[in-house]
Amino acid sequence: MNPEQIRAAVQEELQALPIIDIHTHLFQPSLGPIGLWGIDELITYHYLEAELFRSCPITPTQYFSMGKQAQADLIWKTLFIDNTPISEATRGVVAVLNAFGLPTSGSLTEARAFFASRKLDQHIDDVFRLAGIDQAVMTNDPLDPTEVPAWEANPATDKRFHAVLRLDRILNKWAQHWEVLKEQGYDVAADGSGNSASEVRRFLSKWCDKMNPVYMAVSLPDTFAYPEDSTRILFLREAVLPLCRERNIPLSTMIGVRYLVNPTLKLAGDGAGKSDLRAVERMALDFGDNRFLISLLSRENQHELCVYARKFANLMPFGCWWFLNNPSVVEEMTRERIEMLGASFIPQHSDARVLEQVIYKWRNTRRTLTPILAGTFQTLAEDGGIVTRDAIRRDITRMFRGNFENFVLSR
Ligand code: HDL
Ligand code: ZN
Repeated sequence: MNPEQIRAAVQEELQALPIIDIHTHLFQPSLGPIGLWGIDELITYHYLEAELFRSCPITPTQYFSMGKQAQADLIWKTLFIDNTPISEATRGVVAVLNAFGLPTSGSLTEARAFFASRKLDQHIDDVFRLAGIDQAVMTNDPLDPTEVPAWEANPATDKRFHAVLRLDRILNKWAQHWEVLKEQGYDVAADGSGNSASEVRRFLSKWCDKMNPVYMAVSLPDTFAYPEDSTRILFLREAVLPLCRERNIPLSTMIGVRYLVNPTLKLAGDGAGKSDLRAVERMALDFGDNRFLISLLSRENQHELCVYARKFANLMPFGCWWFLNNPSVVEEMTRERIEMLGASFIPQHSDARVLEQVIYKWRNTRRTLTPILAGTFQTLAEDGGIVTRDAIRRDITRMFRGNFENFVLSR
């Protein structure tokens, strides 16, 4: 194949492949009305709230006292009318409106009428088709009072969604949550003493039975350390990792968050920090029978993560997380991953919090990765390698489906 044929093959195969979105904040409809979708949720996404305060004199306190539609009207006027939507998150809303043939400027009236007319279950099918995904992996919190009742009611499974058992409140906020477990009859203590670890395992095991999660997940601060004398490490060692081995599922560690650097911004208030990956090195070594999905929030940690993934096959780097999910950074991260890991990593997840975001987040991924993947195969051909469309399809399928199916689903 000549370079142009290679580029065309990569574009077509990437466009045709239904992708598995391995980390989102979307919810299957059977969990009730906790899933976010529609134009007002798209415009009030916390990424856009952060951008609003840079272009509008309103204070966060004033903004958060407003109703959802008024908030959306203010963000729309500020970031889409009075300014040009050139940031990644603002352009995403434009791409979603465009995908549905809706006006991408002027009044929101038509868009609001359109989304109000949609029936959610069919809308999900339409959105997934437009995004080119066939499955989305959720984030499910067994200590979130808005989600727990839905699980207690034994919701119907939905082949479009997979559950994930999220551990942040256990591993990062034990002081605020140990009494919730105690009230549920678990013999736990604030300092993790006594039967706390075995009782946390019993609690998580019950939720594994209820949710049937494809993996467990936790976001961790940039200061994450292992080993460490803390309830976080006690519960990781004595409850989470043994249970992951028993259930034969990975643990997803998303490391590098500086929580609420500006608390007044609420969900938009988190920052990013460089982590000491010796904690990852020691965990991969000490828990060789566990599998770890891993995504880091600092750009400065990405190259060394590739080196660690070469040392430990039980590490699966995935995605360009949160502040990294911008073309300029996605390009650098994907190139260095291919150079050091071949096709043995998962290039992207959407992290979508509002349903229709998967449309623009996966459009961006395909647009950014096509020239990178094409260049990879073109360079191989220049060096005498045999490049066929079957090989291109196989490697793209491995990156965007196979690695997840083999590392997570099929073990
Ligand atoms: O902890 C996480 O899963 C992060 O993805 C946060 O949800 C973050 O707020 C986010 O939405 N990133 O895209
Ligand atoms: Zn997330």
